[in-house]
Amino acid sequence: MSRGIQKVEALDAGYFVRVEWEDGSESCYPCVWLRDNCQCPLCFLPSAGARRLLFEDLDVNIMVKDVALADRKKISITWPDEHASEYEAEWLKKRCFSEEARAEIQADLFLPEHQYWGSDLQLPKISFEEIIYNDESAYKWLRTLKKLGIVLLTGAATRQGELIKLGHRIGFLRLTFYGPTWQVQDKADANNVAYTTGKLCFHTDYPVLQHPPGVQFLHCIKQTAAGGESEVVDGFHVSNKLKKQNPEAYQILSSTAVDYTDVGVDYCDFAVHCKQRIIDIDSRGQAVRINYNNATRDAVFDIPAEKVRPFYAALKEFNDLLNSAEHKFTYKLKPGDILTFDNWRVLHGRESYPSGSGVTRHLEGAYADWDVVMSRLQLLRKRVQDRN
Ligand code: OGA
Ligand code: NM2
Ligand code: ZN
Ligand code: ZN
Repeated sequence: MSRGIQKVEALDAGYFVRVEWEDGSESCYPCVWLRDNCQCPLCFLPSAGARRLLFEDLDVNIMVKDVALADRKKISITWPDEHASEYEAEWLKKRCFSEEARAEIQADLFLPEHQYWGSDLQLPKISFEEIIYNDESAYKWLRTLKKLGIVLLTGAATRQGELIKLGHRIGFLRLTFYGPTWQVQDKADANNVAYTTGKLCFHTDYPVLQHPPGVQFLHCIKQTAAGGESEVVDGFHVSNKLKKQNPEAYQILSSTAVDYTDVGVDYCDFAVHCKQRIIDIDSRGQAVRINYNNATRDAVFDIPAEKVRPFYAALKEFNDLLNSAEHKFTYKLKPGDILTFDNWRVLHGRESYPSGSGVTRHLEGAYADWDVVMSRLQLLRKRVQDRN
């Protein structure tokens, strides 16, 4: 990674600086970007890793006055107002504007690689104790969670509070109207269908929030003898299948804003409403977030009457694909298991179970935001790689 610089020169009347590397390759840097990213103490605050330079003070048409090779590891630039900047070779190399260099650093920052799965899923299992105390295991957990969307942690205590520990391990949990953690069990006057013994068809949690929780944890404390099995399915994989099989259905689900509603009392009282597209797509048409909970989908539906039946037909097709034997994976949680999964990608469900006297099944649940999980993942990766 420590490649030196062979030559540096101003190009295009001083609007670009061209760097020639020791291996003969080259990089071109726009002058406005170089001035904007001057690393001197007047322009940059190292303790914050942040820019001090005000945009007001940046001349967007700036050209270099002089550029020189300080040594093979550093270039220096003098600007028309005599301000002086220095840039280290490694720093420049990492920020090269070539398509390949940009793809490389973006992949490092966002770890966008996905591994799709169906009923053939080999559910990764890692010991809860290990991920709490061992950085390598914690890194493996989060890296797999990002890539595959699901990891089972095993051997947690069969009491409440383990998810609080998990929250401390990553940073902090996401508080919602259902509390910092929440108890999934059969409740009188349930304020959510999850708190009954009924079957839950495939859903993502909390599409009624504008920014639905990115990651979900379900800790099995008590499991019923009959029923209560968990089902999961890779929503991105199935979305791709739908796009191929029925592009029009995909178009409808990725463009129709669906109303969601959740009104009640739990951590505090709430009356939440939100519009979400069931398949959220990026600018290239690729699914980036599934927002689908049939229980909280509102009876209010803000589309013209003639578009309603085509919407239902599209959703039926998606729902059928989710439930196909080829795509869904079934697993019955055991006490001490913690299912961790990408709530933006993986849809989950559960089989119904008999209602009994007293609590026959008990899960504790919690959410985390992807920002927090990705932050911990990057820190663990750095620590693990620096050690090895
Ligand atoms: C939920 C949920 C699954 C289960 O609480 O949102 O999906 O197995 N629970 O009870
Ligand atoms: N619970 C499990 O979207 C939802 O209502 C998901 C949330 C009640 C916290 C269920
Ligand atoms: Zn400066
Ligand atoms: Zn759920």
